[in-house]
Amino acid sequence: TENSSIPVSNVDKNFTKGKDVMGGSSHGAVTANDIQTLAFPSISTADFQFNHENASDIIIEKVDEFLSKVENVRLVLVDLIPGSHMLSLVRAKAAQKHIDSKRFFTVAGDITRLYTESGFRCNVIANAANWRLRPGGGGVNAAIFSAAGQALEIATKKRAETLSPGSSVVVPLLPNSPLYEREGVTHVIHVLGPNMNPQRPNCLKNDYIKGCKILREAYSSLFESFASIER
Ligand code: AR6
Repeated sequence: TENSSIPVSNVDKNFTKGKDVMGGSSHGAVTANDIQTLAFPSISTADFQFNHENASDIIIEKVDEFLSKVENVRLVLVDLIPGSHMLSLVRAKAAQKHIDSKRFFTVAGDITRLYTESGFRCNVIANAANWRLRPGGGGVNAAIFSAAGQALEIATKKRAETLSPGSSVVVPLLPNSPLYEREGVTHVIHVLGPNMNPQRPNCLKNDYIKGCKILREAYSSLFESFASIER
C-alpha cells in the first residue's frame, strides 16, 4: 500500500531547524540533522500482534539503556498511523522516565518519507522484517522494500538468507537507491521480532516470557547494529 498522502504530524521541534543540512557539517555549527539518527518502527506490534503495554515498556527500557551508553546519536520511533496507540504509550512512558526528548522522540509518518515530508533526516532506518527477509507481506516491510527499489532485495541477500527472532542485519544502500537519493538513508537494518500471530511462522502462542525476552533481544540487536555502522 502507498501511504505517502498521510501527513507527518507530531514531529518534534528539535530537528526541523536542521533542514538545510546535507553533509554540511564541515562549515559552521553542527545542526540536528548531522547527528546519527535511527528511525525505527515498533517491532512486532501490528501484524505480529504483540501486546502494546509490554512492547512500550521494552522500547523505553532499551532506548534508555542505549542512550546512556552511546553519545551523539538519536533514536526516533515512527508510526504511520495517526493517533497511534504505540506512540502515545511510548511518549507517556518516556516522559515519566525523563528520557531526553532531544535524543529520543516519536514521529507520526511514513518511515520511507521522513525527509521529503518533514525535512527530518534519518541516516538509518529499521525494518520489522520477516524471517525470510522477503519483500511484500504488508506493513513497514512492504513499504521499505518498495521504497528502496529492487537493489535492497539483492543487497539483503548478500548479507543474510534468513533471520532468527531477536536478531538483526545491517544492509547498506547504494547511492542510487531512491531511499538514499531522496531521503538520505544510507542503511536499512532488518530486525525480526517475536510473533504472536497464529497465521505467521514461529507463533509464540501468547508466551510473553519468551516473547518479551525476544523483543528485548531484538531491540538490543537493532541498537548495537546501528552503533556499529561506520560514520
Ligand atoms: N512507516 C512507519 N511505520 C509503519 C509503516 C510505514 N510505512 N507501515 C507500518 N508501520 P508491522 P510487525 C508501523 O505489521 O508487527 C510484515 O508483513 C505499524 O503501524 O509492519 O513486526 C513482515 O513481513 C506498526 O506500528 O510489523 C512480517 O511478516 C509497526 O510499523 C510482519 O509484518 C510494525 O508493524 C512483521 O510484523
